Amino acid sequence: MSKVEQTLVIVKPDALQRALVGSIIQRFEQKGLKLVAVKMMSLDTAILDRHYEHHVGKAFYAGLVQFMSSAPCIVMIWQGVEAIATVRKLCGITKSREAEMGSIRGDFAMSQQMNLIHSSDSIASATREMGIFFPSESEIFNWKSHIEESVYADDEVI
Ligand code: FUP
Repeated sequence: MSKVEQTLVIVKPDALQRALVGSIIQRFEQKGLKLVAVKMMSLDTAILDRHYEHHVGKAFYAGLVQFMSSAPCIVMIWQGVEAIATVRKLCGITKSREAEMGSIRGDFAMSQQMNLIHSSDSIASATREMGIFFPSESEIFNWKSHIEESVYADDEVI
């Protein structure tokens, strides 16, 4: 049975520096996903320590924090049927130079650290991460998409 899910996406500082924000957002729109929240944020150590709690203290972590706080990020929530796995696939694997062509990292990036984008990897992560970046429900919009009936069959959106 198909499930409507929400997933957290962060467009990282390298995407802003390389003027790829529009191209990245366009891929989510073209796929048929629905944007339900978006904002620009500077990520400081406190929020990065929460977001990357499982990486704090690792050898690459100091460099990761420096990179992630080097310019603002665009933080979004995208919604759709099985959106979590679908968005992960759109992003490609972490090490960009080995990511599949056709994915965002595969098409636009070379680095493991500067890999343009983050997306939640499970329902538990999505719930946790959305709570970090969008603590207020008022920032998440439950709007009626007019294209949805052309994107999904009736029995797919349950
Ligand atoms: P992802 O699920 O693709 O966001 O990847 P991870 O949770 O494994 O890693 C989070 C971020 O840490 C990655 F986007 C890049 C960075 N990283 C490194 O810079 N070096 C590493 O060895 C592993 C991860």
